[in-house]
Amino acid sequence: MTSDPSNHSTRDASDPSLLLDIFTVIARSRALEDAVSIHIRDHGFAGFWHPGKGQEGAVAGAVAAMRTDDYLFYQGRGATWPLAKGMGLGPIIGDLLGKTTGSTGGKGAGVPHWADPALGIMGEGATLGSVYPVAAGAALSAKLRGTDQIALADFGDGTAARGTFHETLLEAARWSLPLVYFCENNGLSVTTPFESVSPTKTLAERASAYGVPGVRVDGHDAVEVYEAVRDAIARARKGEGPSMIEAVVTRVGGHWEGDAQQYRPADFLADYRDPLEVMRPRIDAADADRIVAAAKEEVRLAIEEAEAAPLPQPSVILKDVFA
Ligand SMILES: Cc1ncc(C[n+]2csc(CCOP(=O)(O)OP(=O)(O)O)c2C)c(N)n1
Repeated sequence: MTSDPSNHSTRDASDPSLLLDIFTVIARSRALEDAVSIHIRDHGFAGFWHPGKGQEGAVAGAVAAMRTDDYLFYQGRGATWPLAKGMGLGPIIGDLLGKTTGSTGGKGAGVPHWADPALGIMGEGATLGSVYPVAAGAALSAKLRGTDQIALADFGDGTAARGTFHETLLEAARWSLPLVYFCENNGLSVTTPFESVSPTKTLAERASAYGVPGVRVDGHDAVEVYEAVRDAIARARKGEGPSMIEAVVTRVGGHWEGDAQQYRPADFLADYRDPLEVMRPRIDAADADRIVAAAKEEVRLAIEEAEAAPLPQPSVILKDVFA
């Protein structure tokens, strides 16, 4: 399969079009984060929303290094993954509100399970840790079919403790699968601090046990993440096997919207750098203001449209179910 030029996945890190694209994704995602928070406060929510504020830059940077035909297996904190990979705000918000306009036609109410195989958005398993073997299966499929697609498995630091993490990395390394392990290390698994359960200081260093390169990057800086993921993907496409990237991020909000967060120290934002503000000086100031304003308006309209859209009929339950 040839490279998708609309993705520009190998651009130089100083390419103005790359910087503009990344800033736009973060601005749209931030606008969505803020609007969803307000929507839940005012109207409630059928399920849990896991806010992704603070983590948008890491995700935007990672996806900027992917092609549309690359397989994405995301973990559902915030909505930057589907947004960055090309899903419209209509289907994203439609899924959040359980409306027929959602990518799952109204079956994913509350908890997001956005999916669109044409965009390489392969959905999310709510059983954390299922991501590794499933993503490795997609990577194996690409290898067997002789395409140069890759699969990216996104997970949190808590999910790095699952047994499937190790089993899959072992086989993926042995078989040189085109797989990228991407960890958003926000330092918390619900309420449990990473340092209280990890025998290693970083997650990235665990990759060496499998002969796999592991790098730790500042996930507040989308460009730093972009470069690391671009290099990992280039390696994977060349047949050199998996890599692991640990992007250190900040979970600005609670584990879920409404979490009182009494377990957090008062200074938990001490090392935080807002990914939107990290990117802003890299693009034209007038462009930045225009993009942020447009994103807010676009999200406002998309929420209005999703609210007006119909709920699914009961018959939808058996649609897309295979015996
Ligand atoms: C196998 C499994 N165990 C527990 C849960 C419940 N659960 C949902 S989110 C979460 C925390 C995950 O932490 P992490 O992987 O660090 O991601 P984060 O929430 O910080 O983004 C847990 C334990 C689950 N969904 N699946």
